Amino acid sequence: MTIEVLLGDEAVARGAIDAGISGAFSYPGTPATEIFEYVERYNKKANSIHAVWSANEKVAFEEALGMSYMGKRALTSMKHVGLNVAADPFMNSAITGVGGGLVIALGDDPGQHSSQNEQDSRVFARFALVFCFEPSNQQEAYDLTRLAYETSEKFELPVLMRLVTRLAHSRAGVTLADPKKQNEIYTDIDWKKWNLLPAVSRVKYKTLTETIPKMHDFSDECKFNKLEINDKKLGVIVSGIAYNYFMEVFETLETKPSYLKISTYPEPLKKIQKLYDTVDEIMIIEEGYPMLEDSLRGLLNNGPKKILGRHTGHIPRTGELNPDFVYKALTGKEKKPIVSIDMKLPGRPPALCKGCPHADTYKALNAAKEMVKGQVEVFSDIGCYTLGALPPYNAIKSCVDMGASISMCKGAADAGLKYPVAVIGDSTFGHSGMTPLIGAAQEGTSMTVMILDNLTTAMTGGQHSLTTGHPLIKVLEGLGVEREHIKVIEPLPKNHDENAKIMKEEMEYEGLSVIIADRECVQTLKKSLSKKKKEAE
Ligand SMILES: Cc1ncc(C[n+]2csc(CCOP(=O)(O)OP(=O)(O)O)c2C)c(N)n1
Ligand code: SF4
Repeated sequence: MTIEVLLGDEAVARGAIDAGISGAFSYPGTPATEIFEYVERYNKKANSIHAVWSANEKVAFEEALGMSYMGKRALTSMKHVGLNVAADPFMNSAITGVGGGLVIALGDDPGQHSSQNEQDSRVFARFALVFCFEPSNQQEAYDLTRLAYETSEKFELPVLMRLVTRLAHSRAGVTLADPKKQNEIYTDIDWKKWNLLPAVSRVKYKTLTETIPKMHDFSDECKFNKLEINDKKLGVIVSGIAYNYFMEVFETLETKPSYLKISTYPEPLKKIQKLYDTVDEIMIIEEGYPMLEDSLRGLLNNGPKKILGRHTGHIPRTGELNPDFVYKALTGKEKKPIVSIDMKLPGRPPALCKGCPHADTYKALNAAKEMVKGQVEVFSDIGCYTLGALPPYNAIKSCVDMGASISMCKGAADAGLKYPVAVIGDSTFGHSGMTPLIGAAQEGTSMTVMILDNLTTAMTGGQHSLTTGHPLIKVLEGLGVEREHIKVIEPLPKNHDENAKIMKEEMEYEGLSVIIADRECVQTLKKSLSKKKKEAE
């Protein structure tokens, strides 16, 4: 028996490896990054799995789907908002179905530790009419991932595996099972299956809807969905990591409520019905949206029994759950802290690292703004450079979603803004910044795009960036940007005046210009220098 201490993310990755995946495809994003990184590390020794970062989540999803169509098992992983980017292939893969098992591992971020929203991926799975598995601990993350591959092949549907930050980023011992061999590649393929011409798709969509009752039956029979009848006043329906919090409180209660733990969706309807029929009141404890609560309550909320949860204020409507909230919901009392610390900690807002190239870029940009006579607005994107919104820089205004800087900047130019500026990182440019630039180049939009090329995807820990260095210039030329308005600067204090002057000139140019601020992130530089030093020793 082999036991490994794994993060929730790593347990999913290991479950997929042991289920016999042939490929892992991903774009970094907290809290899901470590899923792919585990496969990448494992593969350095095993060299049996294709594992290379993709340009964005849509690409990663489609690469995994293509592998699945060839009969092989594939994993694609991303943070929750990554699925917005991959939504088109995700929704349609439910209709084409899959060949080899396909699992989409999603890192949701309730409480928004490092995300722009707290959307709940269970809702996305329901929208696409596919399975969603939701583990409550690391062992289940491993076991359910293995089950997800079997289920995916049995139902010929993708399976979404939902993790949340606390589970993704905490460790526990996981007992591993025997690894499976990889599937053989299909040699005889029915291509009609994968072709969503409306005539085909209409039939397949009907078939998909007819599968839903069987998916509910699967959940009713699944051993991970556990119904326990205890006291009959209250019945608790609890899902995913909330089950851990519930169990912590459950142990301490004198009167134990009945409960149903849900780990697979579509939810086990018969088990829910049994609990509902047995108890006087239902309480729903789920991490994320009140999805189960909405389903049970119905539109008119006029069932004979009370349904308690986020809508009734028993559980907070937003943010992350914890055992204290669950205790209060179940007992009506505040939990006394084990240790009380009466100390106010000073706030520590995030900041760019000392010596960060982005800091020098922003100082020069602010100086250039002063020199330009007229309204300058700076649209930013998502990356370390988003911290330029905070003092002392206060250099940027917007941050919405990846790639939005260039398209929003163009929209502002189209609205008549005289000096619109977009700021985007090299990885984000490759993710979704190139496509909006094509339109701006073709229309000759008067705007300035700054690509902050620090040679890496710094914000998520320094992963490989697909669009960094010299090839960027060729890419920009290929997209239609005039060579004389592609400028490269080195953001260093000694170049401050020169850099500000170039920015001013390009802002005043009546056409499209791109400035590449080219200097390595100090963190990755430190890492590569210490690696070189160790190798030399
Ligand atoms: C759709 C989506 N995918 C992934 C992320 C996570 N994420 C935030 S910024 C970023 C990329 C940052 O790299 P880069 O643009 O090169 O800027 P840097 O942090 O290096 O300055 C990623 C992957 C996200 N917020 N949204
Ligand atoms: S990690 Fe790199 S890019 Fe990010 S703030 Fe630090 S130095 Fe700047």
